[in-house]
Amino acid sequence: MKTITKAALTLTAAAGFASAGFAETWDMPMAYSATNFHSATGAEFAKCVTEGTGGALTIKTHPGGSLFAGGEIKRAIQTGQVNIGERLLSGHQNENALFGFDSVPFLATSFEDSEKLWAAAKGPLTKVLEAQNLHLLYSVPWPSQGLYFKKEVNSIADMKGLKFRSYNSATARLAELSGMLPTQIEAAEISQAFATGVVDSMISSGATGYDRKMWESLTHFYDVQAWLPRNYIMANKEAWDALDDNTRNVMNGCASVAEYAGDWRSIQYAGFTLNELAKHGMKVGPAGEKLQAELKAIGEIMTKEWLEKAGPAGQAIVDAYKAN
Ligand code: PCA
Repeated sequence: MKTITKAALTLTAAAGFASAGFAETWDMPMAYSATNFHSATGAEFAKCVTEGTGGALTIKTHPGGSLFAGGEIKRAIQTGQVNIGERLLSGHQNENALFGFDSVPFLATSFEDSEKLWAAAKGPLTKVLEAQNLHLLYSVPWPSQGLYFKKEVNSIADMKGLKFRSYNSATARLAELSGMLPTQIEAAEISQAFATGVVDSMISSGATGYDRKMWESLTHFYDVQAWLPRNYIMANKEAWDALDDNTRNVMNGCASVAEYAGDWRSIQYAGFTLNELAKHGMKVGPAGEKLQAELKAIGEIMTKEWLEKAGPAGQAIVDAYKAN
């Protein structure tokens, strides 16, 4: 299959991009709702590649976890079930602690700092992914993470015993350290999980709260700015290597544009969605001093634990980030 693909693309390139007959389509699973800015950015990337290659390579996005659920996407790309897809890599930090560099509490809490941290992590992360048969194309941050509840919360003590929706091991650890009970649930499933009382609190962005209409189940959003986790668009490395240079150049160009546009969309969506949560009746604002200070203390424990797991490679990312 791969050999046929390579031959087809070589022939197509030789005959000129616009020639029909040897075109191929790559399905691109994405985990978040079609209206979300990550999905919008992915759709533009797909269009850019499809048009840029004159249809020799068509990329077809499948948002909302419709082709593969979030947790399955990375494996699907690695094993070649699909050739490309998007995943929140911190969801796999138990596989390699480096995947959790973007979920270390209070290390990088603004869009600007998230960019700097990404600049420090991109090289090492690209290598880790390559060893897993994955080629990194681009990455876009979520807006900063805040806490959602259905009551006023002023301290960690107020969180004790709550059923907490987590999305990676950092969020599960945060729950444990604050006396809550974590359950990992994909974003696509959370409206139902909250409506049926499986969980009653979570950490996420205003973006996901808006996408999933959290005001239907919850009342408070505390903008604690814990971290900005990132989504990553990755290709199966063998499929990537089998593309001809022209196609790869087009994809690299489209990926750079997507990363740039995605950053701006994220910033814009952050403001828009926090306003929307408030418009729908949620109390949106910063955490009180006591809660924020207690979260910082938990953050220090989590930072120490992450550095222990990530070892010198993790420390090198933090050092490179802090040096800039
Ligand atoms: N939304 C995703 C990950 C981080 C975010 O803001 C989620 O809640 O699953």
